[in-house]
Amino acid sequence: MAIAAPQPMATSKAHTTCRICGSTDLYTYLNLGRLPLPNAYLEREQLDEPEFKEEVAIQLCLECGLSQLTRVVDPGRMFETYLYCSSVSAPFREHCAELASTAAKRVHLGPEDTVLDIASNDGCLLREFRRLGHQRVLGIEPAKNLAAAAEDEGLPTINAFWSTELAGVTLRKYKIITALNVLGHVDDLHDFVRGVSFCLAEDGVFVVEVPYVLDFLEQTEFDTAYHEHLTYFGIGQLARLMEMHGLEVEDIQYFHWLHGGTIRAYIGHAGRARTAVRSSFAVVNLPAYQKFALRVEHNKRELRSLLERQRDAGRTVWAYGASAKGTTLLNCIDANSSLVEAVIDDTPAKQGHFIPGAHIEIVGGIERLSPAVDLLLLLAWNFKEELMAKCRAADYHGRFIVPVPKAVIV
Ligand code: DWN
Repeated sequence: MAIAAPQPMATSKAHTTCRICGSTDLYTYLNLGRLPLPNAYLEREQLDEPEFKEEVAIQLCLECGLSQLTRVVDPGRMFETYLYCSSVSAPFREHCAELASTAAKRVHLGPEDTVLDIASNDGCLLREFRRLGHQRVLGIEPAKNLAAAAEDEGLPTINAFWSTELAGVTLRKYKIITALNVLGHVDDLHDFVRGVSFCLAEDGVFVVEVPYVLDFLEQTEFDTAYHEHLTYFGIGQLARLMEMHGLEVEDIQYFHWLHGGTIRAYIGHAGRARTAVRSSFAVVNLPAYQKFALRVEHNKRELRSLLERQRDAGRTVWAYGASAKGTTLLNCIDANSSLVEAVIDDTPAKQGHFIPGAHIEIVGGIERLSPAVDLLLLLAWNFKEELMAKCRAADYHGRFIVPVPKAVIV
């Protein structure tokens, strides 16, 4: 096997002004310590090498209420090769099919119209527009491996990060522009949205999906905090960002089951729609954030002691879903293979690798689930129904540990 080259260490910088309103009045309410990059899965030969770790802490803008990381890691180091494939998750594929149909109907998408998907991953959404008969699609994807996979499937993809500069190059007006789970990953939000505003057709729609910060706080979803997630949005902040670039939120949909709670915003050029969701000035309730941080510490301790009790009782625990949030969760409780023996994941690119920081092996997909396993820790708890159904179908008779909102055995 080729020896993997030592990973170049990432770089990071302090984030000291609010990403939307520019205020420097920021209050840090959660600090998870120094964590590895969530998708930087390791080859066996890299286990003894030093790993990049950086603070994952969240600060609140006391001016506009936006939650955002205190440090920004170089996006090139995180996204130029990316092992997360959106299409592995059947529920997300189905979600993309619904979005494509809803968006196409909303703008009466015609054969001459083009759809642009920003951060198109492996083409999961573009594929659904094609299935509906819409041929003119284009993806923007910074990960070389994912862009190549989509291109090989006949889904045109530009291997780049989105920017106002790239918007100028594409020189086209798009009837539909989509950005699913992207805005939270972007450092320069104003450059990103300015580019969208430039490229969106006058009667076009910009469809954004982001995890909902209220669910993050109320469901104590601390494991979804990691280096890729720079920003945690509420509806008012999203509306304010769009208004700053001549756009407005026309409608909002909410999907409680998706990624721990997701908001979808349908955005158009200002003044086009009869009604709009106006930005609202946040009423910052500091005690709520302080209580959230205390719950996080409690839940971390509870999960660690639950796993220790299983180990001490001689039970075998594996995990299912080598997710980015799983990297945060396992590292926050200092877990290693003595607590969680192995992880299964149906993503071929992740199999045979090791979880960053925790160094637990991703042994393969559901077919590798050993009958000796007594409990499965669902690191992709956001897909728990799907994962449990797959395990039952694979004749698994053990129980499950659902770690969020708090560790329970089901
Ligand atoms: O924002 C992001 C979200 C949308 O996706 C990215 N920053 C990174 C990523 O986060 P994640 O890795 O926590 O997302 P998921 O979709 O919760 O990860 C699920 C993991 O579980 C994937 O590795 C795929 C795996 N899986 C599986 O093996 N079999 C998932 C399902 C549903 C399955 O049947």
